[in-house]
Amino acid sequence: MNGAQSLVKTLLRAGVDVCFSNPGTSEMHFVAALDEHPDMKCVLGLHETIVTGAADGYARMAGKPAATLLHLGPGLGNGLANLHNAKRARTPLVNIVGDHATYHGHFDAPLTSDVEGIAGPVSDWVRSSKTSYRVAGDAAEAVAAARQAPGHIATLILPADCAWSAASGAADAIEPPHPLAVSADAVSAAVDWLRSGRKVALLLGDQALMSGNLELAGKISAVSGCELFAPTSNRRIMRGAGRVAVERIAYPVDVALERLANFEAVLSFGADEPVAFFAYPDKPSRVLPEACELLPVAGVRQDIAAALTAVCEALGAENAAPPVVEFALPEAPSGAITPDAAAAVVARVLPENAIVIDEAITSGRSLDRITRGAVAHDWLQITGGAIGCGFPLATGASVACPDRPVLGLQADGSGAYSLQALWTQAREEQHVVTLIFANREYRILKGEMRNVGVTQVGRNALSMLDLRRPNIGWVDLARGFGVSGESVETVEDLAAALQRGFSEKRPYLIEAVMP
Ligand SMILES: Cc1ncc(C[n+]2csc(CCOP(=O)(O)OP(=O)(O)O)c2C)c(N)n1
Repeated sequence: MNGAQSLVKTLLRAGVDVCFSNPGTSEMHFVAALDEHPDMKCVLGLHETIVTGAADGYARMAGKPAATLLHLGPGLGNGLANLHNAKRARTPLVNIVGDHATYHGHFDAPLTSDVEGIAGPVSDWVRSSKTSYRVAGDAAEAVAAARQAPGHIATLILPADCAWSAASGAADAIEPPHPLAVSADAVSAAVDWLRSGRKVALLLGDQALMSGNLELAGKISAVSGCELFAPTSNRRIMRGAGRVAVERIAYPVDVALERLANFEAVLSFGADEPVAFFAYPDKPSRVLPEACELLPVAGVRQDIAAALTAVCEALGAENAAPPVVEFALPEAPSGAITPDAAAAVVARVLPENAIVIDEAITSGRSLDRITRGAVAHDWLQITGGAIGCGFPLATGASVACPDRPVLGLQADGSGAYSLQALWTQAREEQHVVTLIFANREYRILKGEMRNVGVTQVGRNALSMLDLRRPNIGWVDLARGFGVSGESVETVEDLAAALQRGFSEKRPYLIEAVMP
């Protein structure tokens, strides 16, 4: 057995059985080793941003890490933006990055690069295997590091000679440590606040947004009257009819400030203090009122379910009925495709148990409110603000859940970063429908120019914010990658197109041309 073979067997033993990849020469022994294992599903992405974004989407739905296969520093570098998003999502992920053979590095061949240096900022754990005999043990540690709560990015660098030289065998899986225990003091302080009759919010992130935990939060809210919030950007929210609703803190600072203005305490479970996405002249970075107390009942490394259970029991709320959302759809809209009208269409056509990928940017501002009473579904968001994650997340989520329909709500500017994922969707015959919000501009940035106080927008600025001249031919591009689709200009046609897309059970792209 060589190092690469010991690596693949170790990954499989540890439950990692999907590898999103874009290989090169230094990874050929790893590719050969993967080839010996049909139980390892290998999925090619045509750019590394697809590979890392798909691994993120996969893990968010599968609840366990995938591996990526990346080619030295430049391959890893191409995947950085979506690794950043994955790190912000606290997604478990194992990067395997090939490198030159250990003795080849000092010759300074063209692809020589500082792989560890590139990996560091987007990884929680980085190691370069020193010999072929150490690869299996390093891989087992990498998977355990990735799986440690709440989820981490582990990057294992595999020099080519460590892949091709002899190894002694696979390593056993290492159990990651349990999440940290919750403090009894924090629980009783939370209960005191909830009984105080003052205005209290629960801020729910991470595992607190999964259905069982949401119900516990709902029970606490039913008994105490506290309100339920989630951060602006989240790894995964289970929502829709039958679920306990949480309100996401709005992206615009002024809206967030106003909504949170009267709260006296925020009790957080799996979420950090909410802050403004950006700083703006004359606006605060913090969105909680100054006098509001922030009490972290469970941090992301702690046992969030145990914290919610403890608070629920201490309040005597175990048997309370959580406030669940009733199935309720908005009226059918008509006419032009505005964000509100599109959201109403999405709510009405969403299939049961769908996975929604939200990179709709400004076109998605009303989705949260308007789709609230749709059938039960999962909602995955862009977590790190690095645009270009939508198509890859959809692709990875579909690998994790091939029987569930996936709906990508995709702003056009962001979509243009990573649309090659359509090709992977076609090749994998995925049930993914993508709705492109074609407003043909970087609309958010026009607003942000005003927000930072720039009042004059001239030719140069406009040329950087406008996507016309020429218009992007989305349907033609999709066809080129093997995905059929259509372009629509009214919400009536959009509704029909989405229904067609969902009935096809293969990838489909709809360009919604917006006024
Ligand atoms: C990797 C990365 N590059 C650039 C940006 C800056 N940026 C933020 S939003 C945006 C454009 C968004 O336009 P679009 O996706 O069309 O959405 P719209 O604002 O029109 O709704 C850009 C370029 C970013 N957030 N991430």
